[in-house]
Amino acid sequence: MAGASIDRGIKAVTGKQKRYSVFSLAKNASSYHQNWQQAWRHAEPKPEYDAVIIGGGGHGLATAYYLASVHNMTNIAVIEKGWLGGGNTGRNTTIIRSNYLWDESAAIYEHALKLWEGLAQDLNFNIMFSQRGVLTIAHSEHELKEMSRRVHAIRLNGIDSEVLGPDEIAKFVPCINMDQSIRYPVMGGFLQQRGGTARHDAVAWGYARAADDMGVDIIQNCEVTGLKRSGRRITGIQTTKGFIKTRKVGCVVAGHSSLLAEMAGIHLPIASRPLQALVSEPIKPVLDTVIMSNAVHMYISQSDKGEMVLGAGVDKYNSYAQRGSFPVPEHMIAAAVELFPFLSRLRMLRHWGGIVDTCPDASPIISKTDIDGLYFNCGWGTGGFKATPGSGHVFADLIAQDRPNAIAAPYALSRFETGLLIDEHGAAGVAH
Ligand code: FAD
Ligand code: PYC
Repeated sequence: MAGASIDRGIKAVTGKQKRYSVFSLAKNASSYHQNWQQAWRHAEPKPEYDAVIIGGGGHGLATAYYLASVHNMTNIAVIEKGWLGGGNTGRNTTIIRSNYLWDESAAIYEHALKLWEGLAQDLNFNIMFSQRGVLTIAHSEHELKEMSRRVHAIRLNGIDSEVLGPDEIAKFVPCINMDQSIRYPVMGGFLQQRGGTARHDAVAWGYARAADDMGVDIIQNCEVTGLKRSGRRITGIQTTKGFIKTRKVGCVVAGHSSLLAEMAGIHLPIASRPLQALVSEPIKPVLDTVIMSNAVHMYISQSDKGEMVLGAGVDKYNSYAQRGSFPVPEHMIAAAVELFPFLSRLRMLRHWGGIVDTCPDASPIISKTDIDGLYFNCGWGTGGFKATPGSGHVFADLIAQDRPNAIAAPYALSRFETGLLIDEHGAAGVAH
């Protein structure tokens, strides 16, 4: 009897969406996962695709998913040099919000936030999206004034945002130190209630599984080493698994964007910098929201496992190494311990770096290039995780239609010629 219901659990596949029962989990655990159903196929490259996405991070996988689900383009591949989500997607602190200053930013980040709100259902995968609120704190009168201006701008775009005074913050975050004599006293802040976090790996896996279900080939351990063109037209890509013919290539490789662009003779206005984060040993729930401090370049939340997740600002030098220098996290932790004194008693469990792709105006590039069929989606810098669904959605549109939609249009490369920059340097407590 038990065996029959276990089998039903494993085989229950409805349409595009696979379902797994608790029984299948138990059965596979005791059989060393021998019959474990793969979440996506390990595809090998075909000789030709209608489109190829380079980069198996959240943005690349989301692009492939929307190409297949919205534009019916299923003869496509995602090419990843390492493993899915092994870049910044799996290294970020997962803060999601849409409280940016400019209209263009409000449009893309709010588009993303709305997609986040239905994403677990769309993908039939628990991405652990948690709208626990994102509170940015102010440490000076000047910062507070700037925040209230920002809150007005955000609300004018129909996005939720509110200023909190010290008493409200003390109530909202009982574990924060409200002592006004510390180096970075908490004088107020602004809150986006609909902001929060999601589980980064799950986002990559959920998109990969759903894209694979529609026939997208996901090819890991395959590095793109060259972009082939004929005149001003892209004709294929050279990879460590051979040549692949295609007339459309979408590059979504974050910190490695300049390297990919150089392969096509394009110089992008991007600097690649290390950004560091760390987690503590797990503890009981103490913090049920996300706190950011722009002055300190510090952000903190608590993971579902109980780890305190902390991140710092960018290192001020270019690098392709996935690690950074000690003074940056040291400065961040010193301030974090003043704000949350209990942190001083915790041990650090892991510490890492990612390579972020920063643009001069701290806004992304979602663009065609001078080469027909070659598109770039990059420059998300320290803040692209929150944009993952929106970025993938509008980039898929660009690739499928060969023209940007209204949300993507302001992010064209041409803005660096016209001067129509979208300056979002003040949007995060992470200098970028
Ligand atoms: P990635 O996940 O980096 O994917 C790009 C992929 O391209 C990689 O897997 C890489 O291996 C692959 N690739 C590169 N070159 C090649 C090649 N030649 N051939 C094939 N594949 C290639 N954002 C937020 O919104 N909130 C946060 O809280 C936040 N915190 C962060 C904290 C840290 C420490 C870091 C490093 C970043 C943080 N970010 C945050 C930024 C965010 O992580 C990124 O903007 C976002 O994840 C970028 O996603 P992506 O899919 O474009 O890039
Ligand atoms: O963009 O919100 C953000 C962010 C937080 C930490 C790193 N980036």
